[in-house]
Amino acid sequence: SGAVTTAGSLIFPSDFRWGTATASYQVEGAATEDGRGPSIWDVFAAEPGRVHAGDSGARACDHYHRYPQDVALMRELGIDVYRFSVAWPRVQPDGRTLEPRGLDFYDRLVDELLGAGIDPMLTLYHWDLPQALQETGGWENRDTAYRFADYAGQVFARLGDRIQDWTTLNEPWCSAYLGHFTGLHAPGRTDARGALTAAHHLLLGHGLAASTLRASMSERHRLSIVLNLAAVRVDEDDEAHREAVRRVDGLQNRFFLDPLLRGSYPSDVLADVSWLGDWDTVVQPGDAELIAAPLDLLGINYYSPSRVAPADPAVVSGGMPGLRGVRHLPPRGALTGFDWEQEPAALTDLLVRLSRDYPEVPLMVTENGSAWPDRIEADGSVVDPDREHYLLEHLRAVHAAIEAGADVRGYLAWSLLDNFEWAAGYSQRFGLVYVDYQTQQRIVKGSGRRYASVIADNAVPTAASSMD
Ligand code: GBH
Repeated sequence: SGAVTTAGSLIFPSDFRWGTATASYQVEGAATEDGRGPSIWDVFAAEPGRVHAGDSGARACDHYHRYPQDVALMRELGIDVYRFSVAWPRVQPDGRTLEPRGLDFYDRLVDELLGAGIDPMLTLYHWDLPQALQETGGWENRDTAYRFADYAGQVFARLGDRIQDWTTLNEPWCSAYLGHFTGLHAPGRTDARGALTAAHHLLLGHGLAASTLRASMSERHRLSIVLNLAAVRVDEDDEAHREAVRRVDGLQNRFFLDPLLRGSYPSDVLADVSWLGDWDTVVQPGDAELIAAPLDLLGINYYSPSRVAPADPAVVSGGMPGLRGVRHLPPRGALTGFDWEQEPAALTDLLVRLSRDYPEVPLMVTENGSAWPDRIEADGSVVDPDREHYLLEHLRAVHAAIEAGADVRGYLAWSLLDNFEWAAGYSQRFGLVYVDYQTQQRIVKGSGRRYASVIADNAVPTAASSMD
């Protein structure tokens, strides 16, 4: 595996890649500059009651203007990879027509990264759909998948010469289920069947974009998708609990993994959700082949486990469209922001299981991190031992997964900067770097310095040898 444990130290494989991640709407700001059109998040954030304190990404971290400083910070941390996303409404303000000034920004950003010795990893869609496409049905409309492939081709034509790593979608589960079922995210829809339809169209958009990109890609390019998978935990191992796990794992994990990596939707999940209507009217002939296009890498975003127990199978459960017979249990132990539970072992189990069940695709942890109520000390520093502890514990969990045989190629911390945390606005801080939103000052937190030393060592101290 290349992972080694020596006295006091967990050493990662020599080609292991370290990095950080952000997303366009969460950091860029400059929402009306250089021809950018409105996205569904601009519209959603403007609706009363949708986002904490009425916050929006209109200014965010002003990364659009401050990217040279942010790249310099990354260089200081010593990172190998920066995962960022492109704002579709900068590139195609109306979802169709090219705005070259939008691509000019990413061109400058990529050159700045390459100049600093950092590999750019580009995500084409991290939730900011052009509002014009929402007005024709958004992801519930099959045509949006074709629009996405067209947009993907235009971004590749401009940046394909300098970027190796291309990710189509970030967390289609969130776009589909939070955006169309719970309504907690833009566009704020609450329609179970619409949510499953959106999930298929997102996957179809991935497949169509994959076929467009592959036509121009060479050997050195890598194509990926990023999923937020459930690390499901139960307290007992009887049949009822195994059934609850099957349902959650089915609707959150296999519903995305199987069409991507095995060529078809899982039949047990289709049976679970058949009460929402006929799936064959959503999936067209040829879709399955497109969606199953070969992947070079699967990105996994992991924060917290999903604790469940069985419930009356007639009772509809919240959170996911068509889910029944499952109860969500309260989180345990010391909780991070959002009251998320810390369970690093669940990350080990998830990575090992993926490499066992889907052995052909290499993995990367493309997001992992924690929110805490950080503040600036009197001496101007930001001290965040809880985030440092979370970081080290999860890196140990990744190391354990590699030792157990999982093919994990890298780890990207969420996030480089404190930023616009979707429905929570600016109330949750995930950064390795603190952002003072009044002055836009950046301060590297204790966790950021700790991450820099992990990267320099290509190793994490064992829990026993460390005071954290
Ligand atoms: C990531 O998604 C995002 O990619 C990133 O943009 C974001 O900043 C980061 O997380 C931190 O939040 O109560 O139904 O919401 C995380 C995906 C999905 C994790 C929902 C927590 C809780 C269940 N999230 N989940 S719900």
